[in-house]
Amino acid sequence: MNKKYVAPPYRIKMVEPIKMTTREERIKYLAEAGYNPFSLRSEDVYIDLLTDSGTGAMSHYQWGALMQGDEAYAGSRSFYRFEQSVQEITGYKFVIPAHQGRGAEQVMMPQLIKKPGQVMISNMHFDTTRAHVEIAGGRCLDVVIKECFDTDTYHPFKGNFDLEKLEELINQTKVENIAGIILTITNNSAGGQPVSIENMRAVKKIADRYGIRVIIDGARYAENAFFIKEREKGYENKSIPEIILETFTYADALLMSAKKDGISNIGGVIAIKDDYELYNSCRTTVVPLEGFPTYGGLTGRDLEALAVGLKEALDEDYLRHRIDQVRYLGDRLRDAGVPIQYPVGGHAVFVDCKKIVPHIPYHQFPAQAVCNEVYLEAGVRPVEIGSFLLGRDPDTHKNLESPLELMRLTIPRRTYTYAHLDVVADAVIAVYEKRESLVGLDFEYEPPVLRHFTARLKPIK
Ligand code: P70
Repeated sequence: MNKKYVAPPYRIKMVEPIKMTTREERIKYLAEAGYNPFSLRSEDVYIDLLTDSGTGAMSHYQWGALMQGDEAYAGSRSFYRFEQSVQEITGYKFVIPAHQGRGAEQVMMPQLIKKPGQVMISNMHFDTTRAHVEIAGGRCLDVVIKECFDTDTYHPFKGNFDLEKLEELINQTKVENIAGIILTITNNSAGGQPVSIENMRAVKKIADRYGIRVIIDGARYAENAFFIKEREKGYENKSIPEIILETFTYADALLMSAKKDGISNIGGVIAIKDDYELYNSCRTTVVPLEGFPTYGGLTGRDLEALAVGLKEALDEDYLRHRIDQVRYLGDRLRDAGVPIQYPVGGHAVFVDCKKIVPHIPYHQFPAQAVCNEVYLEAGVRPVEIGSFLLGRDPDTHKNLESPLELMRLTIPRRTYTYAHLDVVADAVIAVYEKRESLVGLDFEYEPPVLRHFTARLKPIK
């Protein structure tokens, strides 16, 4: 018989109390937050599933390493430890730290986009990546496989590139108008869905044929490797570090938010396989934007925590438990009939809100309405990944319609127990049962870029 849980390969040494609130209190807090959970105080949240970014629990090895931070402005010992971890994991030669993923993006994108209108092609751009491509004058195109949008049907690698579309696109757009290919692993926006080795290998082959650079957006590359081991033929007996090393052979550079698979509270990585020119231009650009190239916006102690955390994320027992927590929450919801992206990905359960509240149109943000109700129900804070996050077309300024309207229940690493996940499941199921009473939302204030972080909304009565 299958066991219900995969027990965690760690025990708890320190606890952080979290506050329980009443429904009346939560109604008040949400209204004050402009019906946008980003504006809630975390004190008023019981279980925080906004993100797995920077919210994981560090190990005592990481806390111990913090004490050894070398805070030298230049040439810090901590940088060299960090550099060594990144080099060992990726096999890449050049390493530059950044304060987080978007810091790495703002440094590299202008080096890749050489003239306005150049195109970046990805399986799916994450929103900050998209923003930095656009700020640098580029445009984004996504060519993920169509199975990704069919949330009901099993596919082992829903993050894969549609290879035919990719080639078609390269042929339509002249090669000189293509700035690069971004391989997002796992594919966050589609549900933390993995990309197979076979698919990455094929993407690289196509890219090489046309002389196009491939950049890995690798915020969750270790989780991607676990899925490859679990699901891809020929990889069952390979170790996670081996799979990761092979992964990085299919790209030329890495951009990474190290707040995810770096299991640290802050940090980003730029790593470049061997292209000295690209490295040198990034190293020059990082100085005015992030800081001197050996600290890149981080303290020495951050670099120490990262040097350790990046390695801990490769531990197979840890990954098995982590991904099982996500699977557990997904199974509970599916068993109750709640539509989710299936199979679940590596870091979150994505609930298909288009199916839950079909009476709310995309420009009234159906998934945001569901997120808000889940907060009211149990103090659980999810996040919307849909039309609210997608924003407006940079040229026409029209609200874009996201192919999926998702509520993401993001599981921080090593932080919550299966019992917390039961509270989450009960809350989502309760909201699902009263789905017909939910209403859409309209803007009270809309910021011009990355609007979802600071917008204020109001329910449409
Ligand atoms: C998340 C966070 C960040 C991210 C990413 C990929 C594939 C780059 C970045 C940028 C962002 C977020 C979203 C909703 C709520 C809170 C935070 N993803 N590429 O949770 O990295 O954040 O370090 O600048 O997923 O998915 P960074």
